Amino acid sequence: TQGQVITCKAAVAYEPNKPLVIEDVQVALPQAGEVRIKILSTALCHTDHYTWSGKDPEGLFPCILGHEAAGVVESVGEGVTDVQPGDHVIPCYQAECKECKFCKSGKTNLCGKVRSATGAGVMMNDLKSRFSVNGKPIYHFMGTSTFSQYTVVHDVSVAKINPQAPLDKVCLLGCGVPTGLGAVWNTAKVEAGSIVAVFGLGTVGLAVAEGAKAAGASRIIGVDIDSKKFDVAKNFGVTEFVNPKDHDKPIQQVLIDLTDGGVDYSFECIGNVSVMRAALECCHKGWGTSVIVGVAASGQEISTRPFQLVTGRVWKGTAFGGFKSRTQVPWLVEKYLKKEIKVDEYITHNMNLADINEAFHLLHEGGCLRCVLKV
Ligand code: NAD
Ligand code: AHE
Ligand code: ZN
Repeated sequence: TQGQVITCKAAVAYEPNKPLVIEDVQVALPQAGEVRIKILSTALCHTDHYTWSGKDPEGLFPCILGHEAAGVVESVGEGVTDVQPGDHVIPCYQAECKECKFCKSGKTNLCGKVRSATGAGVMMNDLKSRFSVNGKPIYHFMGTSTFSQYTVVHDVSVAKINPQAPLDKVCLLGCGVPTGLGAVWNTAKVEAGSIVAVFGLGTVGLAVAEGAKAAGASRIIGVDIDSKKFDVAKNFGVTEFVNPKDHDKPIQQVLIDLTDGGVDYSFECIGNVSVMRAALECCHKGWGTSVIVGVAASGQEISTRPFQLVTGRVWKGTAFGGFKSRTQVPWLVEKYLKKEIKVDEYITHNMNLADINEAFHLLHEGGCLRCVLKV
């Protein structure tokens, strides 16, 4: 199905830290292996803010940010067979081609097919952008660019979902909620009875708590510098709350003392390298495993005494919770429809695309988990 160049509204980030500008953007036709999607709902994730702030070494400007969204296929390029116009879809920044050595390995959800292009803000076919404003190209972001009424993505980055699912809710299954659940289920593989610590109680950290509760964890200790987070965190399974500001001792020692030697699993869901260290060091000697979920700024590095690893602690990381995107996002949507996982509970605000700058500010207010924009 071939159509026309579409002119629509999109939020363009022209420079780091400068307000996004709602512009008329031209969205080119999808080429071979590409899909043009009408985005209906998009949420904001902390990672959008991170790239906008200029701290992402892959950040390119001007660009169209956004990666947690849902929409309907408008048209497809040559050779696209897995989706057709009218299909309800979730764009996936973590692609799944099912053919590359990553996809075939069974050991990872990372996919190598289009990663170089998505990191460079362009499409794989011709290494060019499908977005422009008055003839000037605007970069893509994470292969998704969902802060736009229409976007073009690679076909390996599109999950087709049950059309009965409400798009203004399941858009969250494009990033934060699967990341937290999968960090527990796929990356750490938390067993029943485990003691778990979650650092950072935003959407990602709360989804870790939800996943840990479902896995049968006996204690789920939430750590956040914002004490207001505890009330809401209880609803996601957090059983105890620790605010580092209430203690003189290093937070890792506080947790070791609380747990007779340390936790079985910890998760860093902030993007702060000193907290990453604390999260590793609060793990139990001999077996404690710490998973890095947060994204740290360019130039930041992690450190600890190697003795921490020599004595049996394990340091891991996760991208999109280890979920194979095109295969498992539709499965997560079904789990939501069967009320087996929460999604609505993470949505604290609803706004319009035109209010996106206000929504960005809200991200830094304690009361905001996810803000969903009507696009
Ligand atoms: P968020 O901003 O909503 O949540 C972060 C929480 O951390 C807040 O509650 C904040 O109060 C708390 N916090 C900040 N500093 C702290 C400290 N020193 N000690 C304890 N708590 C502290 O963010 P989010 O959207 O939930 O994302 C969390 C992180 O995960 C971000 O870094 C984001 O970029 C990253 N992320 C990674 C993946 C992945 O695939 N690995 C996916 C999604 C998000
Ligand atoms: N460009 C960033 C990378 C940031 C990063 O690690 N992104 C996560 C997803 S965060 C979603 O909110 C991820 O999936 N990483 C794997 C990948 O291939 O990008 C930087 O810091 O360089
Ligand atoms: Zn995200």
